[in-house]
Amino acid sequence: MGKPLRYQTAGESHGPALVAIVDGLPSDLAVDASRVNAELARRQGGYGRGARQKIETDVAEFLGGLRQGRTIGSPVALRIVNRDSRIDDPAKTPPVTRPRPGHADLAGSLKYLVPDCRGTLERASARETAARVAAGAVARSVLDAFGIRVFGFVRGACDAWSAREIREQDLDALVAARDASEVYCPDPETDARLVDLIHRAKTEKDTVGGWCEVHVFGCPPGLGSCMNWDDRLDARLAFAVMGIQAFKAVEIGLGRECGARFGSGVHDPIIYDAASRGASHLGYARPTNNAGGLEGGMTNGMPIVVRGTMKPISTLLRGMPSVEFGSHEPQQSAYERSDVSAVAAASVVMENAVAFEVARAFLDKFGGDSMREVRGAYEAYLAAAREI
Ligand code: EPS
Repeated sequence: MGKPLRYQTAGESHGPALVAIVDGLPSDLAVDASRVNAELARRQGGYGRGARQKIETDVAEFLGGLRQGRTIGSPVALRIVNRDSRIDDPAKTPPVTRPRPGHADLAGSLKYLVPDCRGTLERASARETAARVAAGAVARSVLDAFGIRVFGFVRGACDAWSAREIREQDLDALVAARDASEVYCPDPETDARLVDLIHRAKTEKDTVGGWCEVHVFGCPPGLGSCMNWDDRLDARLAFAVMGIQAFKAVEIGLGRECGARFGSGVHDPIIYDAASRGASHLGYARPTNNAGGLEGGMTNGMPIVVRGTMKPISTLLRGMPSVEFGSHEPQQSAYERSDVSAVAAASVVMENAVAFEVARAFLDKFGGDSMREVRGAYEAYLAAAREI
């Protein structure tokens, strides 16, 4: 029996490298390095990114766990080298003593008892998300093998909001539209408004956050569990998304809007459509998907829909009111090279973080030592579920 899928990252923003170890993948799973690297390249993009992305070209170097592009059951280890490595050079990493509101600076300095935010910010930096994207992209190979597709994009920011419906039958067009957008929003009108917004924030030496959304298509029912709180897939997804730097809220399906409606306007009616027994919902089609594919903490066969809210980047060129450590004198917060907006990149991080959790839940249900066992369990389950 396979172990639970898990991963760990290590590495600082300006250290020699970021690393990730993904453990619990079955053997004989194809892992396409070029696909992992494509996700890393997407994470580096998006309008509003800082100068660091021009220095780096993030590439995952596999150090263990693969033989000729396939897993052998051992932990998959990878490294992403930092070109801008200078953590041990005090001249190039001077102390940061005016904590930035919104950043980990103040809380970290108080926690570790150091009047220099450098140590905290080196690890708290969203640079770490490169390792997280790589781990998610590796685990996502499990989903690829079963035709489960994960699509992340930017829904909006401030007063720019895309109402574009995300449907499985449009997925290829959606991916193309998103990839043609400077801010990873598959709706050209909102894309243009978001670019304007980020440009305005830049001119005003300010920053902007936004909303990212991830849809997962083709998931069988029964992933996750209602039996224990920490096995609920919605809870796991919320944990994973909230764990991304700068995320302040997570919603599933209709999310916070559920509180504004009566039950009849929230719950998705159940119909049975024998002609669609081959679909992931096994014929139990739902005319709406307000539940976002999750009921009782388990997938119901409908697309999983998760939305995350990213706060604006906490490093403002114009600074924010803060104080100097030691003297406690009021000062504008420190400025470190940063992004005006990283919401496009955050949508890539969220996409791969969600993919990881879905892959984990998939292997919890169908896991085995080899892909052959996983496939056997998956097919046996679907055959039995279609009898319900
Ligand atoms: C990031 C790299 C960092 C920041 C950003 C994300 O590089 P540097 O600090 O060298 O410019 O651009 O990190 C933050 C937003 C932050 O608050 O730390 C990256 O690769 O994503």
